[in-house]
Amino acid sequence: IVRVSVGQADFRLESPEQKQARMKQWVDDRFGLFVHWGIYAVPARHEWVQNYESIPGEVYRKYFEHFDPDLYDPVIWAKEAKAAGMKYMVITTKHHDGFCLWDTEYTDFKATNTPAARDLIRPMVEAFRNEGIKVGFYYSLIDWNHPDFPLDKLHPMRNNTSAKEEVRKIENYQHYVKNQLTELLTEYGQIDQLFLDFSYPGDNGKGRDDWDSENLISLIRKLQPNIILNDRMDLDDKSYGWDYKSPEQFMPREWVSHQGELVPWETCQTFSGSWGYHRDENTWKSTNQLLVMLIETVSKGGNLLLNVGPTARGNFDDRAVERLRGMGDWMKYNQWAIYACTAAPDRFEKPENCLLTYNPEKNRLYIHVLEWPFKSLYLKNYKGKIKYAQLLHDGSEVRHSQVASHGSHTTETGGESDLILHIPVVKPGTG
Ligand code: JFZ
Repeated sequence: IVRVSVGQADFRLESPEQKQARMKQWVDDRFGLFVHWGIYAVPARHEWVQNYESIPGEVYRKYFEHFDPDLYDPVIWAKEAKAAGMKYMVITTKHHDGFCLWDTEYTDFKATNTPAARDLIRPMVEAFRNEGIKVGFYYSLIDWNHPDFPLDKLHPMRNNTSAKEEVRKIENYQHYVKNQLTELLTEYGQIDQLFLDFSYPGDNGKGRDDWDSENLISLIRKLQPNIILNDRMDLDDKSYGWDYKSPEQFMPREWVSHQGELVPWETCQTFSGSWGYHRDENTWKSTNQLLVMLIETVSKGGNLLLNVGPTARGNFDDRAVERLRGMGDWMKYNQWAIYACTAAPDRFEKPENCLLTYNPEKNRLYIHVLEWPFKSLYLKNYKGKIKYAQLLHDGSEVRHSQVASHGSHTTETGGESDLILHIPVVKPGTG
């Protein structure tokens, strides 16, 4: 039993097995939708635009006044996500600019007061749940709008704000965060995941003492005992305070570990470079690149949270839709190589230009052939036997034989041998 003592309260007594059971569905789901949506979709040049361009609050206000998402229909979003094969979603309830998509009691800087004139979170939560997609919240710990939030000494907006740094009280901000999280975690039913973002202890705070991270975790666990929590509140040394690691925009070389143990992890990635809708960005990844990213993530035991930044009108732009549908076409035929899959055991040596995923419950190995080789696919030094091999996209048999490994002989008892899979000369299908 791992006794977790956080703040005043022992909020959870959970063995590694219990934790694994609590995380199992999320880990098996593997593929989720991240949504970055806020008034930064109006300037449409990155969700950090206010900071990057040192825009004073009074000037940034024009985006608040022009946020009128008349095409917003979360049922369409949820259907696109489902068709892409995504099993969960995470929405930015509040990003760094402090703007809130829900009807919070604790600030006027919320969707209700824009031309949208309503809580935009509630219908979203409902629409995704109706499609069987689990719902998670992203909540920014950083808040450039809150009068008690300590902006960095070199922060571009620091001299633009009316509030004086000396009168800022971090305790007030801590209360604000707790109040808002209490709203989010009590008024929208079961929330499956919480993504707090982010910490950088150092200049003027942004660490565990500033957020009151330990008490924050106790509160979160009390309100939503089954929630799956990320690791961005500067409690890295406290095992089991968080549930998974979230490296970002970054493909780890191997399964992510913490204190020598492999841990659940999720990489979040963009279609282009920005998280918020960015009209003029032209660095969009291809559907194929995104699929390889998904496969590679699962081949290293991780989850992929792939981001869409909806427009100011409230829809997904064509570039995003095209990629989501492309991924969905592939998932239709190949989803069994993603869901409930993980890294393949070491006994499988991956063939050249391939990625391996593995379903431990079915004892099935999936070989993702990224570059189609000529006729033979080699599983080198494979000592076991395989019962049956097939192409995934059409279920057709792949014949195979075992040959002695380079410089040794095959024996019945399983000496050094390679497995050859006899594949067609021309890559069949589209998968
Ligand atoms: C943060 C945000 O600043 C960004 O706008 C976006 O929401 C993204 C998902 O999260 O960016 C981060 C946060 C943490 C790291 C890197 C970028 N990190 O820990 O490396």
